[in-house]
Amino acid sequence: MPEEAPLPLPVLEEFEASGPLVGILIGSESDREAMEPATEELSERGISYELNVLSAHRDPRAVAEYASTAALRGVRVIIAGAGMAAALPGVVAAYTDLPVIGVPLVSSKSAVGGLDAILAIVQMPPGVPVACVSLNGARNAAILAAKILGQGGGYPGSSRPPTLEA
Ligand code: RP5
Repeated sequence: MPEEAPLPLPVLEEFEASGPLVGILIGSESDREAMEPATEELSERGISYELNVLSAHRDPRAVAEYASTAALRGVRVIIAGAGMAAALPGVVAAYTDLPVIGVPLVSSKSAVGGLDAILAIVQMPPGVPVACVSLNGARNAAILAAKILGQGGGYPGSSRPPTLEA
């Protein structure tokens, strides 16, 4: 007996056109200022985004819900910024197939100046990848997100896409 063709996914198609392309998550209101360069960069490039405050340790269910439904709403890249034992990007990556960019942040409460967040994000175990940009590298996260979306432009400070023409 021939295998049945997979069912079409009208719901997915319906969602694809809607919603922002980039989902930014921060672990705390106290992270908002450090992540502003990301929202500025995306705005300058005309890339739609949303920003939500969701904590991996205070509200893990909400993080799971967000991450597991983001692709259905049209999100194509997730940027997650957090400080201290920054579990947020890794937890998000556990619940989605979307690319996740982690931004280690310097928290005023950190005993080690942000090294905690760097190690938490960069040392993801094999199988659940998270891209890690520099400490407080919110702008780089936005540029990387733009590149993943194919709307990069390789030049810092420029929204102009690079060209291969001479
Ligand atoms: C992390 O702990 C947050 O991402 C933040 O960087 C840090 C401190 O959070 P608050 O105690 O200021 O909310 O979860």
